[in-house]
Amino acid sequence: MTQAIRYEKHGDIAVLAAQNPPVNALGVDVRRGLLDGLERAEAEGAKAVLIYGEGRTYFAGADIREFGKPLQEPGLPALCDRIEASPLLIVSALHGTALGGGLEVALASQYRIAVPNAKIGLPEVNLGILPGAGGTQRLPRVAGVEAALGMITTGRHVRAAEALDLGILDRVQDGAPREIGLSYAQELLEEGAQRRPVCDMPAPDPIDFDAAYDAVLKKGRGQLSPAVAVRAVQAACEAESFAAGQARERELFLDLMETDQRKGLIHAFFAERAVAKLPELEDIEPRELHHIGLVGGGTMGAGIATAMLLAGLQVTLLEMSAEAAHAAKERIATNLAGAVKRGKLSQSAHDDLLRNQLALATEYDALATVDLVVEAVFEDMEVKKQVFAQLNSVCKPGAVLATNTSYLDINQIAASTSRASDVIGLHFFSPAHVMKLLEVVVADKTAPDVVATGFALGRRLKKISVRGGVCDGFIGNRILSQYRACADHMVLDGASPFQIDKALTGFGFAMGPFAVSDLAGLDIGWATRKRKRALGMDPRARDSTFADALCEAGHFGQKTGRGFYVYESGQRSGTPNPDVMPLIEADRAAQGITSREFSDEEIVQRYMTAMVNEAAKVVGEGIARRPLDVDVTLLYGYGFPRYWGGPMKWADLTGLPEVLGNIQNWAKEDAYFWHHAPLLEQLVAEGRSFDDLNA
Ligand code: T1G
Repeated sequence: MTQAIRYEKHGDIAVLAAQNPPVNALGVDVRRGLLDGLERAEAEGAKAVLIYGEGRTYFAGADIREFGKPLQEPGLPALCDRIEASPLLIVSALHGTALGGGLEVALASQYRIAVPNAKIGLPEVNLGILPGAGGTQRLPRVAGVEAALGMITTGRHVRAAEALDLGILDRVQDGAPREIGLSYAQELLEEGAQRRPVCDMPAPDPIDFDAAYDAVLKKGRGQLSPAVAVRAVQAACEAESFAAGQARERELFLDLMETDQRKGLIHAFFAERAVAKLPELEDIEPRELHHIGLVGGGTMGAGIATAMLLAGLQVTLLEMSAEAAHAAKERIATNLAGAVKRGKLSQSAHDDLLRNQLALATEYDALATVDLVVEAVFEDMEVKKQVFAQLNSVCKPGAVLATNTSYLDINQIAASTSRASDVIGLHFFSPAHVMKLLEVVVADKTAPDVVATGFALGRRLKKISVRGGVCDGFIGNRILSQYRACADHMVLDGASPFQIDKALTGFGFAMGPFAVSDLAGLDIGWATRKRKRALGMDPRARDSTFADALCEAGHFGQKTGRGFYVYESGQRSGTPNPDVMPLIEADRAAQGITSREFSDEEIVQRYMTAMVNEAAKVVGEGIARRPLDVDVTLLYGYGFPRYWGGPMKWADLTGLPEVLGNIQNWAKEDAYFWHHAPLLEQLVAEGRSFDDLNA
């Protein structure tokens, strides 16, 4: 018997305890342990078997690290069938998160009991696959087709109380899983409970699966797994037998295992868990954080303050006047009211945070005792330096001085203080209390424990924190400026902004670059172009004026009801603005450009390749530690479609030689823009991938 499963006999009950931390993943040792334990229980004349998990959870699914590797017997489907076929009474006691293959083992058991805060789910679609050990066949029989489809096509985690209502659980009871499991199994034996294998339950009544398929596919914006899972559940209703339904499930499961989307989604799963693992921070203690200061209560400052309050931190917000401070408090109150509306916060907690956790100030002295302060004022270097000079003189020794700048040189800001080692960039994304991404920007002199404090704060705020280095735009905005410029170049050369947006939403983005600009406000891009022109652009760099012309006419996008699109009041999606194309044609004519046709495929290739090329420079220069840091940044901060895994994973799936080949080809028309990243050339020469650099 492997150590992954501990066997003990308790009267007539054999107990199989999973001990495979951290989440009792159903790796080969666990599967063999379960099979051995079951056979031993049967051989030793047990009447019932209790299966539960030691540690923080019941099985949280198959071991994802085994995917793509040769299957080691017993496979999970066979193991579930064996558990279900056992002549003994099989009881599962669930706690923590019984997910995927874990719930499938429980569904193969005869009876299921859980602790009140347990959660169950079949989240396989979020990994680009579907439940492959009978979940699509057994869950519809137990919970009905609609409920099963809802759980399987969304992967949502269901709380124990709802699972009981759905008939998935037989009992919910307080206590330790082993104890409640043993007493429940004993009770079932005493009352002579019968085996009731789910596979013997009648096939549920079918629904209009074609309609369900189309609706799920549309909602998935190109993600395959949720829609394919509908066909598996369809088999549960329409296949001539349970076994035939299982065979169909297996077929669809194996098809999805071969898809790039599966590789992209599993890469994303592990990448978002790897970004915070920095070897240099291993034994570094972060500084204590209880009281946070905020300088600036505009949209970003108020959003950051809201995130801090929701994480239970005390906040002192400094503004230049009492009016401005109260306006900031109003913004925070609105943000918190949104959390109450979404059921994330009670009204009393809302009131308590505003009354007791948030303090307003108009004098810097109020920040003398804070543990960390975030500056979120206007993006101007001189203004930032004045703020940091003030903070340098009032903040206590050891306070972390952070800036929320989204592109300015943090080394310069740090140099304006006498404590550069306490200065760090904490780049939040708007709305800061909603967006998961936090760029932790490490300046040349930032102390390791200050970096560790940045990551600790990120964990506390439930953010995904990515380490970045200092350059114009750090990781995300620097890469954005390139693929955004590529979009403008394609417009100058003949593509329409509307075709580009359609092509990229077809690729999986929620919105195309021009719709995103309208959402963010065209005045932001305008200010950036003006800033870059004022700094002096390289004469070889292409420039465009069609967006400036829109801004000069007062059209800033959604906030003015008109930008690249026209928005009816209150509408978030608009119709193409008829004024745009004439502005573009005028720009082309002024630059003597003859426009040409672009296919959607070419638009996607150029846009993605511009993204990957700049990202490879960002990794090559060490601004991002690993390619996965770029992937996670784009996934969580720039709406990159998750099923591609991120731009670097997309490039690996596409093939780096093809990506480099395209760049070298397009460099013939614009050598300045399509200057390829040395890292890309090196990897192609060595026959390696970006993933090789993630190890
Ligand atoms: N396999 C391998 N490792 C796993 C794992 C899994 N299923 N789940 C978690 N880990 C690792 C994770 O990488 C991390 O490692 C550590 O455990 C803690 O996780 C046939 C085929 C369970 C809700 O999709 O959603 O079953 O970073 O940091 O925030 O139908 O992990 O410490 O080295 O996320 O408390 C279906 C995936 C699999 C569940 C816990 N199951 N896991 O969240 O901790 S497919 C899932 C989660 C399947 C069958 C199919 C979460 C969690 P490290 P964590 P957490």
